[in-house]
Amino acid sequence: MKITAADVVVTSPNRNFVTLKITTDEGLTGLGDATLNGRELAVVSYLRDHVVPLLIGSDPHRIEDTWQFLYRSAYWRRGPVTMAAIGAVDMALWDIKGKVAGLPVYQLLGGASRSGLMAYGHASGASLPELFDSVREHQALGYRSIRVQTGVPGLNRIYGIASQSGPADAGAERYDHEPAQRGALPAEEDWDTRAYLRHIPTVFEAVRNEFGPELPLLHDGHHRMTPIQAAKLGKSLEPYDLFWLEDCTPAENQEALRLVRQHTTTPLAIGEIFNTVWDFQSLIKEQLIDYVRAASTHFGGITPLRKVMDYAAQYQVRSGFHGPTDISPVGLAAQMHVGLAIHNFGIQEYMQHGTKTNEVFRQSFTFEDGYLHPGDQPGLGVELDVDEAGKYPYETAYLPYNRLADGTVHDW
Ligand code: EZ4
Ligand code: CO
Repeated sequence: MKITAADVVVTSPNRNFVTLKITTDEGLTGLGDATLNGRELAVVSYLRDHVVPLLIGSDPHRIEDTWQFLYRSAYWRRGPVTMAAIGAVDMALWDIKGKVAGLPVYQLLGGASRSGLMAYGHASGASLPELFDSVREHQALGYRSIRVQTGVPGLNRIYGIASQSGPADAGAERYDHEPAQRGALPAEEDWDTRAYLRHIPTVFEAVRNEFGPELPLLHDGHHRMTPIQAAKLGKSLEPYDLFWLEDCTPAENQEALRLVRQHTTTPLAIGEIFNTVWDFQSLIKEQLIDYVRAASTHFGGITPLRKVMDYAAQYQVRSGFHGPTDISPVGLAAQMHVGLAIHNFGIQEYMQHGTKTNEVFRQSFTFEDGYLHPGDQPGLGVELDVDEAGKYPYETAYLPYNRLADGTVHDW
C-alpha cells in the first residue's frame, strides 16, 4: 500500500481546526489533528510545504519508521509546530491501519483495559451561586468529576470562566472561555496572584460544604504561581481533597516542582504544553507529578503518547490527557483509544464541541454516565465532512493574555 495524497483541511465551524487527511492507493483515508490554538497556520505550512511531499509514495503501515523519519530527518527537533505536524501524520496512519485491520485503534494497542474512561468537565462561575449552578449542570450532563474555576474579587476577567452558564445557543460552544477569540489582537485579562491565593481555598471549602466529600474536584492554576506560591496553594487546598492541582507553576522551570512537592500532598498534574516524552523524563522519574497532561495532538500523536504512559507506569504516574475544545474530535478520539488501552489511565478531560463542529466531524464515541468510550468503528472512528468543513473558512483568533495592575505581562 502507498500514500497517494495528503491534504491539509482548515476549517472554523465554532473555532479553527487543522486536519490532515491521508489517502492511499487502495482508497483508504486516515485523519490526524494538527490544531495549534492561536498559531494554526504555522502548522498548515509545516505540513503542506515540508511534510506532505515526503509522504507521497511511502508505505502507510510503517508508523514507527515514519515518525522517526519525520522527527530525525528535520534535524530541528521538538517544538509545538513540529510535533503537532508529526502528531497529525501519526494519528492518520493509525486510523488507516485500523481500517485495514477492521479494528478500532484501541484493539491494535492491546485491547481495552476498562469499560469506559472517567471524564471531567469544566464548571465555572464569576460568583459562588453561579459556580454551584454550573456544577449542578455538569452533574446533570452526567459528569462524575468536575473542574472548578471561579472569579477572584477585584479582578475583572480571568482564565477559565465561561460568560454564560447552561447550554450554549444552537451552533455555539458551551464553553465560550475556551476558544481563542476571533479578532486581530489578543484580548487582555488581569491578574493578581495574592488575591487569587486568598480566595481559592474559600471557594473549595464552599464547594465541599455544598456538594459533599465524594465528588472528585480538579483545579487549573494555569502556570501563574511561583514555586513557593504553588506550595502554599497546594497546602491550603489539602483539606478539600483535590483530585489534582494542574499547572501550578510555568512548565519551563521543572525544578520548581521539587519545591512544591516538599510542601504538599495535593496531587499535581502538568504537561499540556509539553511536546515530547523528554519533557516528562525528570518529572516522572523523580515522581514530582501524579498525572501526565499531554495531548495526542501536541505530543507527536498516538505513538509517543503510548510510550510516555508506559514509562510513567513504572512510577505509578497516571494519564490525564488534555481535552479542551481546541483538541479536535480527531485528536480527542486518538487519546480516547490510548486511554482505553493503557493500564495506568487516570482521567480524561472532556469539554463538549459545538454543534457545528460535530457536523463537520462525524464521530462514533459515546459519553454515558460520566464515561467516554471511543466506539468500535475501524480506525479512530471519526470522519471529516469536507463539504461542511468548506463552509467555514479560517478566521484569525488568539488566546487571551494577562497583565498585572502595574501593566507587567504575566503568565496566562
Ligand atoms: O488554556 O487549551 O486545562 N485546560 C487548559 C486549556 C488551555 C487551552 C489553550 O489552548 O488549560 O483551557
Ligand atoms: Co490546563
